[in-house]
Amino acid sequence: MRTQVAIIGAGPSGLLLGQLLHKAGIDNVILERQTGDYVLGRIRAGILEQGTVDLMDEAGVGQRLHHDGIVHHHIELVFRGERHPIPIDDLTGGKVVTAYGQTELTRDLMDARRAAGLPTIYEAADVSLHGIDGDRPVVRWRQGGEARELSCDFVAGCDGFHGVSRATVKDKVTEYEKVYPFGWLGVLADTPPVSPHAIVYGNNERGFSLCSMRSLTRSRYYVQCPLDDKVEAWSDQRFWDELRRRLDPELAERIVTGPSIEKSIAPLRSFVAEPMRFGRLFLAGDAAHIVPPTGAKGLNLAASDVKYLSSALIEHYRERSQAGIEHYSDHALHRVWKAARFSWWLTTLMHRFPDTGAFGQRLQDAELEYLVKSRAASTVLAENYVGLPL
Ligand code: RFL
Ligand code: PHB
Repeated sequence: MRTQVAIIGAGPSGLLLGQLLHKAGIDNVILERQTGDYVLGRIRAGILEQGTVDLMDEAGVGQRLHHDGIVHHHIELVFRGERHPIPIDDLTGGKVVTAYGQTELTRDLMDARRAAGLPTIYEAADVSLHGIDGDRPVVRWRQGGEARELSCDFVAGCDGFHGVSRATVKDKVTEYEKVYPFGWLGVLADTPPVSPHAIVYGNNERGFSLCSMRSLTRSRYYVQCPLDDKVEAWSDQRFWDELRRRLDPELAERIVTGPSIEKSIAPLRSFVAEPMRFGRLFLAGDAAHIVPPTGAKGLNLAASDVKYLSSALIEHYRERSQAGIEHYSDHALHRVWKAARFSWWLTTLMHRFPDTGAFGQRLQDAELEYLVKSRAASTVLAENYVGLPL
């Protein structure tokens, strides 16, 4: 089998790249380790920057997103029992974010890919990459016990943090990492969100909390928890009680509880791999970087990588130019590090760390106060939250 671009991974990065390349007339094949249903079962991101929405439009898959996505004009910070709205639209000259689940975005891309008859090979086992330093890379895998092979011009490693792409070049990668001393316990429930018009980020002496949503009838909440906590130790009742304790009295009163339909614990990590290109292999999305979810940047960074990468490949095929390909890594990393900085900063500001101490706590309190009182400080938060320009 032969194609122009072999894409490893059918998460948001791989699917979006496949769609944008297809629109430009560039052949691609996606190889995915899991089944499509498994990929759709992972509950992850929920907040899209305008740039990500625009890219979904460019890929021709923005219809349902515009219909069902819920536009947010502000976020709220809760600390010392009080809510503080941050009008992100007002502070950024009209920019907003859209609540639309990663599951839905993935489903839209999968549906479009299927409708266009584009090849996706699910349950591809033992994927391995060969010849990425030459001009004829080859991807090998096993399908139901049989060995398969795909030759291509380029390989796009869109296979997430635990994928094979970065592992293939591990001797050539410089990794920068910070692991945080806590995790997030997330609950999805078919209850109306407590704050349908704003994502709420809470800092409380018991720890961080977050109120988000997937629709007007489906809410998504998180609380900071110890890294070694087990999901089984958290009954629904315990979760709702804990969340209430971390909010202001009005939100706590208003929260509508119900049975959880998903509950999971995720560790928090900042990670950047440099560079993001190795010969004819490109890394994109979580394969190259991870940010703690506090700033809602992971999926959006995956989308901006894909924008840079698709433009570089389109330029290569249309104009026989190497320029975009040569600059891909530098362009992408510039934006990645800014989002890494923002996500680290917001995580540090909003969580309780085991080693903060009394002095550190006073500093955190002072910074929160300054942030909501100073228009300049709020603007810095807002312009990063809505997404820095590409
Ligand atoms: P994915 O989604 O991990 O997809 C990679 C795909 O590659 C497959 N794969 C392989 N396929 C073939 N061979 C192999 N050897 C393979 N190894 C892996 C995997 O099965 C998978 O299907 O990476 P991608 O596409 O780069 O997308 C990244 C996003 O998923 C991620 O950044 C976000 O979910 C992060 N994130 C958030 N991002 C936001 O922008 N806004 C948010 O509000 C937000 N909230 C979150 C989040 C992530 C969270 N968790 C659980 C990490 C909230 C949470 C709790
Ligand atoms: C979510 O809706 O899952 C979500 C929202 C905002 C974040 C992280 C996750 O910062």
